[in-house]
Amino acid sequence: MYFDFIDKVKFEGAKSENPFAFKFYDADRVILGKPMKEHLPFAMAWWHNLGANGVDMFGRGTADKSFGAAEATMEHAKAKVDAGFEFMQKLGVEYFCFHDVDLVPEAEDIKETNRRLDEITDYILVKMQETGIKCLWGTANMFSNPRFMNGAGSTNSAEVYCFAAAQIKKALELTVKLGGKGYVFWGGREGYESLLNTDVKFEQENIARLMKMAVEYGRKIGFTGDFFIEPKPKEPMKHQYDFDAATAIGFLRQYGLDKDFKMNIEANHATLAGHTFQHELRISAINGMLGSIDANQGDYLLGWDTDEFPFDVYETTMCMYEVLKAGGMKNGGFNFDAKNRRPSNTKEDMVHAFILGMDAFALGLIKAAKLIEDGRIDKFIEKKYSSFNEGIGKTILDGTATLESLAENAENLGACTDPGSGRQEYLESVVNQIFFGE
Ligand code: XUL
Ligand code: CO
Repeated sequence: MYFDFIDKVKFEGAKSENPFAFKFYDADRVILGKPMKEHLPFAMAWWHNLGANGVDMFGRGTADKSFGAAEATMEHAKAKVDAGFEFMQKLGVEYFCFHDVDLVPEAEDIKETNRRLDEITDYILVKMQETGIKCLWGTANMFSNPRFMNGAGSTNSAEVYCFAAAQIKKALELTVKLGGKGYVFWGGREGYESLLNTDVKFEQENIARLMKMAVEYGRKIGFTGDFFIEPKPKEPMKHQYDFDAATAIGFLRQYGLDKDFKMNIEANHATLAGHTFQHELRISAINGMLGSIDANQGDYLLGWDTDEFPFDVYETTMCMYEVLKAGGMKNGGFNFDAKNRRPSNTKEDMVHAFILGMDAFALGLIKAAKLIEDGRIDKFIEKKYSSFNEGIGKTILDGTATLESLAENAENLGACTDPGSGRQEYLESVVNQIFFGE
C-alpha cells in the first residue's frame, strides 16, 4: 500500500472540511438523466501521476516517485502499476491513459522494450480484471528519444521513420490488448524551428502516410475505437503542424483521415494557441470531431504548457456546456494530463490534486446543466438568428437566394437596418446568476 493514509475518497458535500473528501463530485448523483460518473469518465495520466517528480530545467525532482523500487527497473515499473491502481481505486478514477515508455524503462533495443511492454501489460491486465479499471487511450512517445530530434512522422530520416512506425505498431497492439477506446497522436516533435532547413509539404505528407498506416493496421488488429489528434501550437517545437482544432481538422480532411480521427482537446494547448478551451471544443463539436479531453489548465502569465490541475470553474463549466451540447464523447473521457506543482511534492498532494480536478469538473457539470435547463442563453441565440427563419432570410438558408435577389432586397430596404444587440453583458450576468444565485 502506497496511499495508506486514505481509504476510498468519499463525497461529503460542500460543507465538508475533510481534505480527503469530495465536496462536489458525487459519482452516482444524476444530472440531466445520467450519473455524474457517466458524464465524467475521468482518467489518470500514467506519465504525470506515476512518473513526474517535479524535475524542471532548473532543478532536480522534488517528489519521490520510486514507490519503493529502484528507478529504471521492471520492479519499479510494477510498483508503479500497484501504486497507480491503488490510487485510481481510492479516488474512484475508472480509466488510465499511457505512453508506451511510461510503462517500462526503454531499452537500447526496441525488441527488448517490446518484451518488457508485453510483461508489464500482462500484469496490468490482471489488475484491470481485479478492479474493473479500464484503459481510455494509449499512445507512443515519439518525442523523448534523441532519434526523434527532427521529428517522428516528419523526420528527414527513413530509419527514424521506421522506429516511429514500430512504436506506433506496438502501442496500438497494447491499446487493443488493454481494451483502450482511443489512440492518440500528439506530435510534439512534428514541427520545425526554421524554414531554412524544412520541407513543410514533404513532412506533412509523411505524417499523413504514417497515420494512414496506423489506421490500416489498427483496424486490421481489431481496434474499433477512435484515433485522436491532440492539437498544440508550440512546445517543444516552435511551429507544430497541429496548431489547433481547425488546423488539425483541415489536415485530416485533406488526407482522407477524417472518418477515423477525432480531436483530443487539451485546455492548456488551447490557450497556448490563443484560443479559449471552449473555442477549441466548439470547433471540434460542430465538425463532429469532439473526441476526448485532456483536462488541465494553463497559467495566463506563463507562456508554456504548465499542465495544472483544473481549478477554474468558469472554464470547466463552459467545457461541460460544450460536452453536454455535443451529447457527450463516445470513446472519450477526461484525462487529467496534469501534474502537481513542483513544491506540492507529497503523496497527499497527489490526492488533493485529483480531488480538486474532479470537484472542479463536477461543479462545471452541475452549473452547465443549470445553464442549459435555464434556457435563457439558448433562447437568446435562437432569437438572434431568427431573421433567417422567414422572408428573405429563409431564401438564403434554403438555397433559393442569389446575389441578385439579395442585392435587390437591400436596395428596397434603403437605409441601414439594425441587426440587434449582442447582449453580451446581460448573458454574462445570467451566467453569474446561475453560479451564485442560490
Ligand atoms: C504534451 C501532451 C502529451 C499528450 C500525449 O503537451 O499533452 O502528454 O497528451 O502525448
Ligand atoms: Co495532453
